[in-house]
Amino acid sequence: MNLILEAIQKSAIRIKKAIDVKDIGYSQEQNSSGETQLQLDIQSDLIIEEELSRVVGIHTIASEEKEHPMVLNESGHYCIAFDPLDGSSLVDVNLSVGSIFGVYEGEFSPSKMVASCYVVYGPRVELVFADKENVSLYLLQNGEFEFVKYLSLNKRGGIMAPGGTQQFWAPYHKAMIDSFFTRGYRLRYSGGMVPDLHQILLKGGGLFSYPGASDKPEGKLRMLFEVFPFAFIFERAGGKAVDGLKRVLEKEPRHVHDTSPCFFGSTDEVNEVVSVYTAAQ
Ligand code: FDP
Repeated sequence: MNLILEAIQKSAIRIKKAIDVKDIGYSQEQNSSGETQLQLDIQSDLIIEEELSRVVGIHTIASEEKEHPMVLNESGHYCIAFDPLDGSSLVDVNLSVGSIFGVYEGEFSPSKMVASCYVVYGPRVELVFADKENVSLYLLQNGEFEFVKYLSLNKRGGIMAPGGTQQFWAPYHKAMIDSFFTRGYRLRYSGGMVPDLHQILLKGGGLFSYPGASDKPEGKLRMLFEVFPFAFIFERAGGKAVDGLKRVLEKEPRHVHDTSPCFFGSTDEVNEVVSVYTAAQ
């Protein structure tokens, strides 16, 4: 596992350099979800593929930028799913973006998840790594990631990050979000999943939501590349991650690019989501 963390750290340092120097422009290619890719997406994908290919213990990798998983080493043990540059549409406006990784033993099933990690490329580069024991924060300083502290969530927070287009929200979802704001929650939504969830995690709690809505019944965020890794981290930090009714880590994607509605946060807020969604069934 140490070799995997080191490979992720090396990738992050190279991606940060690419973000700093890259000419920002849209490439002609589209990813498998039909979005226009930034060249930085492609470059970040290649960097991570190259670094992970050097770790002999890795059997298969799956990237959000590729249609199918890729076998690296038949005798390897780990499977890694990653989103090389999440929120890449924010690069040109100079907001924070990130890379997300989920580590599995044997197959891409949440029951086989053993670690998870994300990197935030902001004014500083930070990395959060969770294994079965801890959620650890690292800071990139002088070319190396240094351990800062362990992270944990409070039972209740004060931040609300409501994703999706309000016009398409279910009435009970809108009423629930409104009710949080009425009780003093503060809006914090940049449109980048990594920095938005990082803020909730570091400031002790709150709620990030990307619901199923009439325009996107299964939400937007991909289970393997975005939802499972953050669910693993939030649960290890003492919080919760659900699809409205049940733990997202109890869901099995049928296809590597399947999406799911998702809610991440501290216990009280997520419990409230589940009672509102259960009552609405
Ligand atoms: P992006 O499309 O910029 O890559 O991964 C998808 C994502 O960003 C998340 O980072 C972000 O939370 C979400 O989409 C934002 O979606 P909306 O624009 O629908 O709010």
